[in-house]
Amino acid sequence: MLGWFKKKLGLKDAEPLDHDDVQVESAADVGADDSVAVVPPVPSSASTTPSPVSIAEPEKVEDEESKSILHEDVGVLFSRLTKKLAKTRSSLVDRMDDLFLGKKEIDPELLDDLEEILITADLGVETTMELMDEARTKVDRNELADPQVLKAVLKEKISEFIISSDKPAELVMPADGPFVIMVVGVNGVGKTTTIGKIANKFKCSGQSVLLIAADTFRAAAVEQLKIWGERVGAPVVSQQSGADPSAVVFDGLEHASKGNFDVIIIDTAGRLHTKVNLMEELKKIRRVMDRKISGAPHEVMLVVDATTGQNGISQAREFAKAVDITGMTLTKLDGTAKGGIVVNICREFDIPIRFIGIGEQMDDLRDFEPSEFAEALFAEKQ
Ligand SMILES: Nc1nc2c(ncn2[C@@H]2O[C@H](COP(=O)(O)OP(=O)(O)OP(=O)(O)O)[C@@H](O)[C@H]2O)c(=O)[nH]1
Ligand SMILES: [Mg+2]
Repeated sequence: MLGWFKKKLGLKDAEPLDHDDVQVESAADVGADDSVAVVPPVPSSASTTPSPVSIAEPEKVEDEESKSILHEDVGVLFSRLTKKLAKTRSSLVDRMDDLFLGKKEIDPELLDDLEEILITADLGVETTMELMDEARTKVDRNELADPQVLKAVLKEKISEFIISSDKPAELVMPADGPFVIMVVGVNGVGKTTTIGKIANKFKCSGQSVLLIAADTFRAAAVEQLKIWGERVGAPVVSQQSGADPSAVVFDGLEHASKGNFDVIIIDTAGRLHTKVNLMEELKKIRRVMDRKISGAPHEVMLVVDATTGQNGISQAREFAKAVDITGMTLTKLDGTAKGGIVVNICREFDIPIRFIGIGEQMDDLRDFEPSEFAEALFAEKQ
C-alpha cells in the first residue's frame, strides 16, 4: 500500500496497490547495468527524433539513517518544526506579542501597527483586511476593548484559516499500476530537492520509486536528480539536455511499464530552451502521460518557494489556471520570515498543501498538518 501518503490524502474509494511481495527492482529488471546505461531508444509517438533513454540505477538502496526519521519521536519533530519556523514566528508572533505588551486600550495607532505586522509577515492584503475589518468593527461596536483579548482572537482567527484548509484530497489512487506525480513550479523553487525528499518518504515506507528527469533545460538538472536517486535508492530515467520534455516523459513511462513501480515522480523545468510557453509545455506533458497511463498524472504538485511571499501566490494562481494543480509543497520555510504565506494560501486556494520544506536535507520535508502547523506557529517560547 502507499502507506502514509494514502492515509495523509484521506483517500476513500481507492483500491490500494499492493506490491508487498514485490522485490525492489534490480538493475536487470529495468534493463540497465550497474551505473548508467544507454538503452536503445524507445519508439515514441511524442517525439519524431527519439533520444537515447538513460537509466541511472542507484548503487545504494538502504539508508538506515534516513529511514529512522519516520520513527522519530513526535515531540522531537514538533520542537524541530517550531525551531525551523523561528523567523516567521519572530516576524509575526513575537512582533504581535511585543506590540500588545502592557497595552491597556485598543487605539487606532495599535490597529495600524497591527495591520503593518500582518502585511509584512506576508499574510496577504486580503487576509489582513479581513482580520482588521473584523477587529475594527468589533472595537467600534464596543464589543472588543481589551487588547489582550484582541490578540487572542487574532491568533485564533489565523489558526482557523490554516486549520480550515484541512480537507480530504480529491484524489483517487489508481486501481492498479503506479501512482504518478508530476512536479511543477518556476525555476529555483525547490522542485528537484522536494522530489528527492518525497521519493525518500516513499522508499522509507517500502515503495518502489522511479524518477523521470523531464527538466531538460540544463544538464545539471538531470545530474541533480540522479544524485537524489542515488541517495534514496531510486532509478532515474533521463535523456540528453535539450531533449523534448514530453518525449522524455513518454519514453520514461514506456520504460516504467517494464518495471513494477509503485510511484513515478516527474521533474519538470521551470524554464524552457525555446520560446514555447511553459504552461503549454506542461499541458502537453500531461496529455502525453495520460496516453501512456490512463488517469496519469494522479497528482500535479506545485512547488512554491515561501521566501518569495506574494510572488508565490501569483505563481500559484497562474499554474492553477493552466494545469489543474492537485497539491502544493511550500519550500524554504526554514529561512524566511514570510511564512505568513501559508495562511494566505490556506485561505485563498482550495488546493491542499501536502508538504512543507524546512531545510535542504533529505528529512527536511514534513507532511503539512494544519493543526500542528498552527500550534507550532503560536507555541509558547521554551
Ligand atoms: N533552506 C531550504 N532550501 C531549500 C529547500 N528546498 C530546496 N532548497 C534549496 O533551493 C535551491 C533550489 O532547489 P532545486 O531543487 O534545485 O530547485 P528547482 O525548482 O528544481 O530549480 P530548477 O531546476 O532550476 O527549476 C537548492 O539550493 C535547494 O537546496 C528548503 O525547504 N529549505
Ligand atoms: Mg530542478
